[in-house]
Order: sequence, then structure tokens, then C-alpha cells
Amino acid sequence: MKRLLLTGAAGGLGSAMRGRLKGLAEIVRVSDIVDLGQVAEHEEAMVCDLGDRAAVDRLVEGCDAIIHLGGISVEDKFSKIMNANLLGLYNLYEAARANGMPRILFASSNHTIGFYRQDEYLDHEMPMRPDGLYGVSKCFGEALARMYFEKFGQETALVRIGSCMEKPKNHRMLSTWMSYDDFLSMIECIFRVPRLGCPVIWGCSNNDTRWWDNSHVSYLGWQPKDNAERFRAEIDAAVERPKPGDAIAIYQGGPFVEDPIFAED
Ligand code: NAI
Ligand code: 15L
Repeated sequence: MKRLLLTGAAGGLGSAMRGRLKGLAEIVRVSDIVDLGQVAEHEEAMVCDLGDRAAVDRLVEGCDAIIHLGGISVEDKFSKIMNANLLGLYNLYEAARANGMPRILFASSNHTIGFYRQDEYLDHEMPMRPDGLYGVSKCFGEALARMYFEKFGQETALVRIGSCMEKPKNHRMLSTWMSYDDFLSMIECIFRVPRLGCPVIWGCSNNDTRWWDNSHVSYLGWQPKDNAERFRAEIDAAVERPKPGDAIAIYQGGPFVEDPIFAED
């Protein structure tokens, strides 16, 4: 493809994935609300607030595909979530509709279902059970994407990412972890498959203790290779085992279920 847009490119996941996307498109348009640092030869940088409709229109123009990582990524004040994750999503989908409907990967989250218990095995049809306003904003994003698919045929992969980082940081993440390599191979499958539709895809590696069933998206041909189990001994040694009554040991969303509703200033 000619031009791939990566939003949230200055964030934790965006920074890790940015270089890895080089072979996917001739030009990777990297964007964030903050400075994007050094720009590689295959990149072009655009600073943009997702809440600014005109700026998002300019951002999406000329793009053949979008990986949408930008936004508030943890529990926060509603006003901040509203601008980036609600208004920002609407702006992105309207811009896509006006610009040839490039295929979108939407970084949704396990916090759409955070109130399920860790002894439950979920498929993509289980009702949402968000664990905070952040989780609710990802439910909104999934619903918005679904509506644009039903109404206009806009294709989106709704990737409910577990914990995508270099390695799992605690016992819960032995179930939720997705390696960068597995995320990259998922991205390749999403943009290569002839017909994507608008599926929910659980974003975790091939972890022995995973909680999520991806059999409905076997048509993507995605085969995660990594397994968090190889970090178990390291985590046992470095991280105190949670007590049986701790949220991190009970709920899929872990500590997010205990976050308060943050007050506005
Ligand atoms: P992050 O917080 O490190 O990165 C998000 C980026 O979005 C930041 O660079 C931030 O500046 C940018 N941003 C925030 N508000 C914006 C606005 N109004 N306009 C434009 N850009 C804005 O988060 P991370 O970990 O890199 O996650 C990336 C995406 O993946 C997020 O959407 C997050 O919700 C989702 N996700 C990540 C998981 C993970 O394990 N890293 C797990 C589940 C979901
Ligand atoms: C998320 O949605 C967050 O963006 C990320 O920071 C992690 O905390 C992850 O979920 C998780 O649940 O581990």
C-alpha cells in the first residue's frame, strides 16, 4: 500500500510498533498530539488533536489504511476521554467516510469486558462488561465502528488488546499479554485479508492461560507464536503473588475495576 496512518505514534505501543511497520507501506504517516521525535525516511509526521475535526480530515486524507492507537489509554477524567476517545473516534470515522473508507484497525481493549472473572472463558459474542469510563469509551468505539460498517461498509478490526508490551509485568498479564511480534503479524493479516468485515479480535499471544476464544476469526490466518508462560518463573521471582481477594487475581480487567470516577477540575 502507498500510505498507512498510525495514530498514537508517540505512545508506548505506537513507539514500539512504528519501526516495525516499515515494510507494510511506502509511507507511514505517524501522528500524535505530542511531538513525534525523529522522523525516519519512510515516515511523515503530523501533530494532530483527534478532537479537532478539520485537523483529523487533513490527517486521514490520502491514507489507504489506518492503525488507530491514539487516545486516552487508562482511566481518566471524562472530559479527557470524551475529547480523545469519543469525539476523536467520530472525527476519524467521518474523515474516513469522506476519504474512500480506508480499512481501520481500532485499538479497543480488554477493559470492554473487565468485569468478567478470570475463571470465565469468553467468546466475541459475550455482552460487554466495561470496568470504567475508559472501558466504556472503547465500547463506544466498537459500536461506532460497527454502525459505520452496517451503514456504509467501512471495514474495521476491533482489536481488544490485552497487555501489549515487551513482556508481561505481573501474574495477570501471563493471561493477557500480546507480544509485539504477534501484534505485527496480526496487523499484516488484517490488512492482507481480502474481506475483513468488522470482527472483534482478542489481542493476546498464544498464552497457556489465555481467557479468550479467537476461533471466529480463523479466516484471518493469524497464528500468534509467543506464549507468556516462558516468563512465569521470572514473574514468580520478581512480583509478589496477589492475594486471592485482590481484584488483580479475580477480574479480567484487574485493578481497573477498582478505579474511581475521577472528578473534573
Ligand atoms: P499511550 O497512552 O502510551 O499512547 C496513546 C497515545 O495517544 C499517546 O501518545 C497520546 O499522546 C495520544 N493521544 C492522547 N490523546 C490524544 C488526542 N486528543 N489526540 C491525539 N493523540 C492523543 O497508550 P498505549 O499503551 O500506547 O496504547 C495505544 C492504544 O492501544 C490506546 O488506544 C490504548 O487504549 C490501546 N490499548 C493498549 C494496550 C496496551 O497494552 N498497551 C491494551 C489495550 C488497549
Ligand atoms: C489497557 O487498556 C491499557 O491501555 C494498558 O495500559 C494496560 O494496562 C492494559 O489495558 C491491561 O489491561 O493490562
